[in-house]
Amino acid sequence: MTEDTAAPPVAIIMGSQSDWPVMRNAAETLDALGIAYSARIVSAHRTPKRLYDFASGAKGEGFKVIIAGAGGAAHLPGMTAALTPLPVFGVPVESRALSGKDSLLSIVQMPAGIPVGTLAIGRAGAVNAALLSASVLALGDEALAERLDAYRERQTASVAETPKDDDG
Ligand code: RP5
Repeated sequence: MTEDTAAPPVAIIMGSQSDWPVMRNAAETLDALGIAYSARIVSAHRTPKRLYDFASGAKGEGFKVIIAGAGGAAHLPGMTAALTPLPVFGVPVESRALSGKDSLLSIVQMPAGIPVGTLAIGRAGAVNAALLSASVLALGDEALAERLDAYRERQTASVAETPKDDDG
């Protein structure tokens, strides 16, 4: 049996450098949970060969989950899902022209047969894509399941029972 040291479990891909301010929220959430990842720019439009090579080889490289963020006519998550059997979570990035509604609709409306698990527009989607990836990985990793439980307990504990004035 060969040892699988080729890739971290999560790939975070995005269509452009301009997506990183949103997608780094996924990276930071994975960091908080102690999950390794590789973050890459892979554009469906500008680097189609890079997309093909990445997506068709992702499982063989050792990735378990792919988080794909893109904005505008956001083909990246769907094209990636078409080329790999791995779970793909899509994050719609806010676009300048349509505030990300275009990104959302182009990611979420996959025809039956090739699923993309689509999250919310922007930061919330990026954070939740990381948490959903953690949930999937935790099915086979008890230590990660405990870290995820602890993350959620800390979140619960951080919510005050009553609101405070900002100036108080
Ligand atoms: C998409 O086009 C990218 O995912 C990005 O959200 C959007 C704009 O890209 P840039 O023109 O800023 O590189 O492919």
